Amino acid sequence: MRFSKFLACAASGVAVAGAFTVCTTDSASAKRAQFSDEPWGVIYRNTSGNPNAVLRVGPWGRTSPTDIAATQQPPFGIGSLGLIVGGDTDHIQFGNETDFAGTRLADINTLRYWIFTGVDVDVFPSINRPNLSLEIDPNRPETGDYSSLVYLPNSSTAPSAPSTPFPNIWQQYDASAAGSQWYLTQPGTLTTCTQANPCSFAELKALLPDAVITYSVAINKGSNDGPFHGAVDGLQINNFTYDFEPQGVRTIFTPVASAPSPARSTSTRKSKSSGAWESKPAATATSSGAAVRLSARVRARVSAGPADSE
Ligand SMILES: [Ca+2]
Ligand SMILES: [Ca+2]
Repeated sequence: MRFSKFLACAASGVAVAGAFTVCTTDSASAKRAQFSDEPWGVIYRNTSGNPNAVLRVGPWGRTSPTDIAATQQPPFGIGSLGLIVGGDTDHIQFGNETDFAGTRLADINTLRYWIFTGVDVDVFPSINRPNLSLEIDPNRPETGDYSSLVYLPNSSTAPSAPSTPFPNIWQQYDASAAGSQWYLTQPGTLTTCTQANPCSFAELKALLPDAVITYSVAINKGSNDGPFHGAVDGLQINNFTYDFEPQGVRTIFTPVASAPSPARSTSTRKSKSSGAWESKPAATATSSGAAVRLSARVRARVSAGPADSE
């Protein structure tokens, strides 16, 4: 049946755009609307070597090493951002270069994401998990106009990191919580919040009261950081969670008080009228349909507060 549908599409005129087939019929337009148009993807200028990032189904985790079947679903939806990084010569970033430009660091209160590290138990301690990277203008006299802020999941401690990190299971990291470890890649003459002397997110915000996000917010797996085979999901920035799914990135309104549990916390449904994706948040989250439908750019402003006036 899929073949016959393809022929029908081809007969009406087809243009190939990347991985998606774009048809000129109205029905094809409706089908295309199933894919998210949120501006997330691999940031090529911060990527090198032979790493791989793919929006995929699963992976499913095992809450006990003796579980034969992997049944722990991704924290949001049915899928996640899969990352395959071979070793020190690979670097990859997957993020958003559009919606957060101009957002003040001071206006970000919540930064969380989930990690799944697929590896044998004995190797797990040697694996550096993907970090969170914000490209900013520090707006400090001691620095230049550019730095990245990097959250370190491995060296962070509870409640920022799980009390006991495990492989092959979804676990949440709160990069904005106590116990978080951050550094500036280009600290200038600053002596705190450096790679040699990392600091908490609260200390980072106090150090950089006028910092503004510039080029991107990204999941990052750096060069000279060893291998990683696993996945990331549910990046939460203030009251919005970016849900990595096989067909794109969905934005879900998630009030900060309602952090999801490892069990499936949302479901996906398609609008009967438009065919577009809609989220059906967990019962613990109160969701506004209007908020879900806001453009990503507006959402960033709404969630972060007033835009920088400079
Ligand atoms: Ca997901
Ligand atoms: Ca500046």
